[in-house]
Amino acid sequence: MNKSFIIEQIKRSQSFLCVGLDPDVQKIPQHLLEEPDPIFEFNSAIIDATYQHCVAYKINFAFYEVYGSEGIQSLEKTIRYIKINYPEKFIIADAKRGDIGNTSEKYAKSVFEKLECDAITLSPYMGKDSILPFLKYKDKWAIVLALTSNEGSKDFQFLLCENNQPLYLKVIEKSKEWGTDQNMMYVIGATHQPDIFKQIRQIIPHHFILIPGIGAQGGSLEEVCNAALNDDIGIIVNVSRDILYADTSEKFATSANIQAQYYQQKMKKILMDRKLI
Ligand code: OMP
Repeated sequence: MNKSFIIEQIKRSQSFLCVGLDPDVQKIPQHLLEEPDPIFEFNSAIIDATYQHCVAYKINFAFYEVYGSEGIQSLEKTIRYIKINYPEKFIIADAKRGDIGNTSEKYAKSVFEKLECDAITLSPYMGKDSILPFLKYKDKWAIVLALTSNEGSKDFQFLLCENNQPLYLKVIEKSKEWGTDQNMMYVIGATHQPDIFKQIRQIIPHHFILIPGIGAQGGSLEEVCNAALNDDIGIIVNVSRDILYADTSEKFATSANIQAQYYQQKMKKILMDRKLI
């Protein structure tokens, strides 16, 4: 999926929402456990309930791998379901990969060719040869972790390099040379100060930023968006738990719909205030 198509979809749906598909059998409505594939039943209902209000789905592999081969089947079925019913949606494999070159090649082949996802999250710690294999695919995306939303982001990502530049900025400055704003995005967590987004925008004015940390992790949508938006919109904001588990009764899909619409309406206002739609 190319950049102009993503922008077009955001403008059409007046939303830059990504729904995170992080299903947990302990949290999904208990009546679904009677189904042969509870995870897929849950995901497909959530997708049908939210597609009008979002542009992307992010599939976090941990929530599937934890159920072994059955979980992998649910993951594959979920991707196929989106591709068949909502082919315009951007599908992010949240697998946080990155390894020596020949191993990364296998990861890239698996996620782009076998699973047919549009994008994958990557850890940059192993450097250039761990990321390049993902950049060889036309219209596919490497989404590099730059500044994560979790508490542990302070352990390494703020360490100062030469010229007092924090490591997360160094990661962005260096890695942006490996690809372009047509095949790389960056993850920046919404739990950080909005000023950080402004600082990052000076280094990557045109790249898309994937922003997790809204909802359950407490980030402020308005503040972060105002600092991170660019002239091409340039942001995709992920929300997982706050939509998936808005309600755990049999009416879960209706509640997910209302919650996704709540975020979409906020995003629409932000886009209109900035005259981007
Ligand atoms: P919620 O907090 O439930 O909205 O979920 C956030 C989702 O984004 C989870 O799938 C996380 O694994 C993911 N995530 C972060 O929360 N923080 C990050 O810094 C990076 C990610 C990610 O790469 O998606």
